[in-house]
Amino acid sequence: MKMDSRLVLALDETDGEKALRIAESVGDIVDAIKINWPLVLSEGPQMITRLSELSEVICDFKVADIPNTVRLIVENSVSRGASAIIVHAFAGDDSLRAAVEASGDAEVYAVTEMSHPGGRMFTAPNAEDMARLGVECGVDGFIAPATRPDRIAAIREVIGDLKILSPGVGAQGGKASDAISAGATYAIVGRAIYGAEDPRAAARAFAEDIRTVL
Ligand code: NUP
Repeated sequence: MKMDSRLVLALDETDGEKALRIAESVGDIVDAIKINWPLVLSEGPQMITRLSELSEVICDFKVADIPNTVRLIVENSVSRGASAIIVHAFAGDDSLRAAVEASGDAEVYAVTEMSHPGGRMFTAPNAEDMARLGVECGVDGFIAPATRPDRIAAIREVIGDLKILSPGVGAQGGKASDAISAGATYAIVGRAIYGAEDPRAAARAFAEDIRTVL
């Protein structure tokens, strides 16, 4: 994925036409558009392909399953146009390796610590171990929380030069430039862009905030 603005839009808008309009309006500002179950369940997996014509697409399916099922999900997402897919590291080494093998030229990102308060319960205490496992299994990058920049820095210590995608900016209280300063490669922003009155102006403002620390 390209690394220009370092901004990724989390497009959890469930109205397909509106989602496409927003994607068109910010496509030249963001480095990628991340989609999740809300949009795919409401508008179908063909959204992966339609959006991939406007931007690189990250499928945030947080895959956590046995290796064969992981492989099937990753292959399907990539064949529809995904440039990257997000998987859960807690499923273990064989599942992570299955994702990496099935991804071909697409990237695999593994979740370490989740950004919401509940992420402190089980993901935070195991985040460094999950990051180490991801490195061993050959993933391209990790998900680490913009709500806790110190934890981004801790994951960065473990993973060297691999990438970090950081959600939790805006609606969850994190700041994009803080996440990037702490070691994130990209800041992910959802509601604070797609829910804004002027999504393009909002995306521009986040990109500007990030630029101050690049
Ligand atoms: O730990 C995570 N936190 C998180 O918010 C891992 C994620 N993948 N996400 C996703 O990022 C979440 O599912 C949503 O799609 C996006 C954040 O959206 P928002 O809080 O900026 O609206």
